[in-house]
Amino acid sequence: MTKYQFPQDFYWGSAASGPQSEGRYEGDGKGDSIWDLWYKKQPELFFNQVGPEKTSQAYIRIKEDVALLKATGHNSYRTSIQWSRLIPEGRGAVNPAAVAFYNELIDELIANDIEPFINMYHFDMPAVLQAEGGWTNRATVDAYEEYARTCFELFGDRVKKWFTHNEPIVPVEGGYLYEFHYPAIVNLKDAVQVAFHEMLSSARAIAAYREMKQDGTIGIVLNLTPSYPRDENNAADVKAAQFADAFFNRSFLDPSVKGEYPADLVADLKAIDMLPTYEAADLELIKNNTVDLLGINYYQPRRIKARETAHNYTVPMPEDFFETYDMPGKKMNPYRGWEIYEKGIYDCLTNIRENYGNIPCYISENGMGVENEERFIDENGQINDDYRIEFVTDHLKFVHQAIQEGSNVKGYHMWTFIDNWSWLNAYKNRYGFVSLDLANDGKRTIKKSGHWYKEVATNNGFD
Ligand code: BGP
Repeated sequence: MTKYQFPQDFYWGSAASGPQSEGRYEGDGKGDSIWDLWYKKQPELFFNQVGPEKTSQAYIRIKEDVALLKATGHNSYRTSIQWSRLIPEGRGAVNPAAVAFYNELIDELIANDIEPFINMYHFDMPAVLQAEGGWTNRATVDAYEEYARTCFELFGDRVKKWFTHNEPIVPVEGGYLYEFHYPAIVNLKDAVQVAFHEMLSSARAIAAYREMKQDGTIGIVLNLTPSYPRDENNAADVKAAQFADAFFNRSFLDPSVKGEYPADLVADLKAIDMLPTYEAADLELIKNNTVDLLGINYYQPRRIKARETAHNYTVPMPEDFFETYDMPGKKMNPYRGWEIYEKGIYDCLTNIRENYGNIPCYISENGMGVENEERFIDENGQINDDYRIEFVTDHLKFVHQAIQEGSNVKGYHMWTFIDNWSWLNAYKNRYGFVSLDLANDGKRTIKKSGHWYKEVATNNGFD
């Protein structure tokens, strides 16, 4: 027994996504996603002008990578199917090379006793559908349902843990509020519509999964950002933090788990005439198709205070309701710049236990990005990432505490397995248990943290 012992059958894994790890190859039949499209249009936006076509070559290195998962103690692995790989035109014909690739990956994982956790949408709208408006267009919801049904039909006999979306608030923020995802058009009305259509598509996929009598579980992955008021005794700060929580967390958490939108969010959006367009039956569908399992991505919290100055935006924005408060003395990741607040993970889990029926959940992402990580390479070529070991340990202690108090946590997935390509940041921040040498044909080397993780997973805990 270790001091921090985890429940039997706990999943020790890590997470990645198709667009960030697979790459593109001659004859692979993949269609463009919005990332391919954006890179072709504006490569200068991408760090060092590195686009999504090469990444860590997961498409051609299945056996090697699964052997590395094994070597680092994994009994689960989360990745995503790329919609634009499986159905290059967004709807219609299925790409046989994609079917072969995902079959091989899933089979190789299972043959090595590694449970595949498969997500279906990870920010990667097929370019053809984006040209028709992407998530602003209701027809995309129909196309997504077709895509989800295809996934279940092809892989549902072996994949037992499905997720409809990864962090659905991010395409809303990135694409329609703050311009860090394509199409980067600032418009709150579109943002709200996108959020609603993503949620509707999730419920439609869940309904299809059940109608197809699939034997497994289906959920959604949400990035929960606990929102802490600057001053708990200041009613305006508390209200501002509540709004941030409603907009960024409960907007997906409530309909996903409870089947209902939060009344305060609906009232706030209604007051500024920003409710989405929907059909009456949609709300019933969302009500009846809540998730079996919740994935929680946790990186950092939000520090919130009431807005003191008027805002300049021409359309109302979430920040009309709050400001981000730069809390003095907060602990920062010195190698990248995000706040590190380990207790936030416990607060997320406690919230799920107390307010969301203690639904089964797992940590689907949590990790630490590091710039110029090669500075920590030793003479044997290994990255000595003690900071990552400390980061994961500190978060796991809080996960452990939540479990002790009754939280229904089934596993932990670190972001990420092998250093991967990240959206506009490309390879600036390294996150993996395994390093990637881009100058050396993508050579992989297990970091110190990867060896450490194997011990933790083998002992199902640590001291
Ligand atoms: C999450 C995404 C991941 C990953 C991670 C790290 O929001 O689900 O895809 O990218 O964040 O963030 P970044 O890559 O921007 O450093």
